[in-house]
Amino acid sequence: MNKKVKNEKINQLEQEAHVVSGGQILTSSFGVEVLDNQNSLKAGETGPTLLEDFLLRDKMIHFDRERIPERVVHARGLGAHGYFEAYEGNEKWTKAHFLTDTKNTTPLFIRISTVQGGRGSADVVRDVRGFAIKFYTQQGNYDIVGNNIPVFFIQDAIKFPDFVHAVKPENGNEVPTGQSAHDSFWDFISLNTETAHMTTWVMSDRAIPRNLRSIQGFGVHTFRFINANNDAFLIKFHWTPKQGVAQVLWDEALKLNGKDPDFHRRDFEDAILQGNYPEWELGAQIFTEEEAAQWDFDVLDPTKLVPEELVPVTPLGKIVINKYTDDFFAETEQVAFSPANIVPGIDFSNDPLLQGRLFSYTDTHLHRLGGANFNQIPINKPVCPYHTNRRGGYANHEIHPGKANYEPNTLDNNWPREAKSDATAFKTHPEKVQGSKLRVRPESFADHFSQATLHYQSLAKHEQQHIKDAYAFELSKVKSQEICERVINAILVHIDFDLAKFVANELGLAVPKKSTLQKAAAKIKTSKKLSIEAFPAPDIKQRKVALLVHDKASAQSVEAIKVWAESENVIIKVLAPNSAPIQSKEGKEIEVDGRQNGEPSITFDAVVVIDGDNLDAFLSDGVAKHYVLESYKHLKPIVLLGDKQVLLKRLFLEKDIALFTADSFKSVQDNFKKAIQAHRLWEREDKTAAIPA
Ligand code: HDE
Repeated sequence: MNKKVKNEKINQLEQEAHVVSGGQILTSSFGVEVLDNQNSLKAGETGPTLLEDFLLRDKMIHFDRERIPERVVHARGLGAHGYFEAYEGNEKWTKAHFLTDTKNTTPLFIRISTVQGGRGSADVVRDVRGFAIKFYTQQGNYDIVGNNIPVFFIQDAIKFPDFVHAVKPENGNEVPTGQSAHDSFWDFISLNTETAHMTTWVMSDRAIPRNLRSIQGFGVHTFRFINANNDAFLIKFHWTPKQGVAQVLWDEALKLNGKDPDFHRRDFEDAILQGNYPEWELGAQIFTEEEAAQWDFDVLDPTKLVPEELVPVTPLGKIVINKYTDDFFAETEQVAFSPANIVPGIDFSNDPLLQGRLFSYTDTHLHRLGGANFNQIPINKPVCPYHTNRRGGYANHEIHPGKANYEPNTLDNNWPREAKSDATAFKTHPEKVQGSKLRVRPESFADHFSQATLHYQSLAKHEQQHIKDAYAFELSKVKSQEICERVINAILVHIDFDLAKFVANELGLAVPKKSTLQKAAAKIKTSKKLSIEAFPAPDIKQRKVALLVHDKASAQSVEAIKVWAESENVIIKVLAPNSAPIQSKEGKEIEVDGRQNGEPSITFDAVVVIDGDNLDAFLSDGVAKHYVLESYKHLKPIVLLGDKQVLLKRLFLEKDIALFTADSFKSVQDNFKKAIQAHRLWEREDKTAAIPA
């Protein structure tokens, strides 16, 4: 058979195979079937490549343009699909169809992101998490483009480019990636006292979440609800995770970013694939302008939150996230959120940060997505019918029959025409506005510290200590002593004296004098819901437990734990010195899921050291010993079974309510569950300070 005939034969067989398996033949961008995708067209076997090779050019031209500009901020993120289900009774507040229709669900797309790092940066950096949701409602797309922190750094949009330049890697050397621990960020903070409140949140455990299923979300700005009677209410959006809120330790975060930079994205996808769908409840604090006028802060100031002691959160509905993306670029990279995407029943407020955002997002999309037709990209396209007279532009995909592309017209009987009433169409709330044109900051935005203090004072002891440690860590990376001194003297001391003193001592700088600043008389001294402790986990679904084994481990114990894990929806991984199956003490083989070295303790929530006839093997294995010590240091639940109970003494551990020694797993499983549910044993933190990281 000559070469050509042979190739044709193979190809025919391959084509048939594709048809049989229901697969698809590779084509060019224009649909021509490709016969050879391995070799370009040459003049002779070793000759030069021919310009004529339209298949090579077609492939390269697209490849050369595969990247689009990454987002200036929030470049790294994950995306997933889900739906929203409204609760009964929301029509009292709003006429928004998706919030009042309790018979149907509304499809949605969520994107959760970090802010500072580029698209290829690590997941568990200390940073704000973006929490953006696009609801594909029957009245058009509605986006809530929020964060996992209820306030923001600055009060006016005009300062945003300066803030972002300061927090991003520094101008000269593009260092550091995914971190705020550098001179330009802290320079900006020290010179802008309005950042004080938000910075306490970014230095808190909120900025190093355990996973992205366990973060709260906030709309940050004050928005408006309008009901069918045109009554208007001011509102603040809240997203409360059904999974509870949880954090990692800073030491874990630092290690995770090296050992598993995709830790959060992997966890989110795994949870969906395993049917443990992430859920959040959407709620809103709803209040009137008259109520807001009584408070000692301005609800238009995005550096302020409304304590839930003043206005509790009214639940409005829930979201369920049940499908990860199929095509990261087409969905997560091209999704275009905007706070300006709004539907009837919801309206903006005059928050000057929000007002600037209403311009910025569309402007960004025009740049990133190549023109005015980005609404036609499938992930951005409304699911409700839409009819405009917009025509042409780059990458227009729509074909509009008919003569008239203007309104009013008679040629197409004046279709599409204006809506008849505001029952379904958008109508701006007729707020009275009056005043001189001024570039000023209102006096009501002047108090920059009261709520920073409120936040700090509302936290548990360990949360406060983590904030102290975070400021000390970050500022220790700042080269300019002058900047550090300004942060301590112009910011920290006005938030909390102990905090300022701690940081000054850690940096070897002078302890400042106590603040003499007159803050708003604090009617509310602490606010319960500002602490992570107010959002415990309801169960231990999707938590990961490592079982450490060596040859001669007890297969019976491994089996018993697996049965328990199945009933609790917990993920178990049997980890051995290498990936080969091990021989159990009962003479059976135990399947191994991974190497202890390759699946470090930082990627697990708890560890069980399995009993067996192999104590010496454990004690001569540095990786295994480090595994237990590191889990202990990171305050995680640990079970030492059978002969491994002696590790308590041999590894100098101290017994506590998350460290169990037992002959059988069954005797400790209920308390082990409670310890996993609590995530960490914070009381252990003081004792572990001396253990090296
Ligand atoms: Fe954004 N922001 N932002 N932001 N923001 C962007 O839009 C901007 C702000 C937030 O997953 C950009 O498409 C200005 C507050 C999220 O795609 C950009 C100001 C909050 C995301 C932009 C703010 C946010 C962005 C970058 C101050 C919380 C990611 C690329 C006036 C309430 C959305 C893009 C996604 C993204 C501008 C402040 C949240 C440049 C001008 C406050 C979650 O347009």
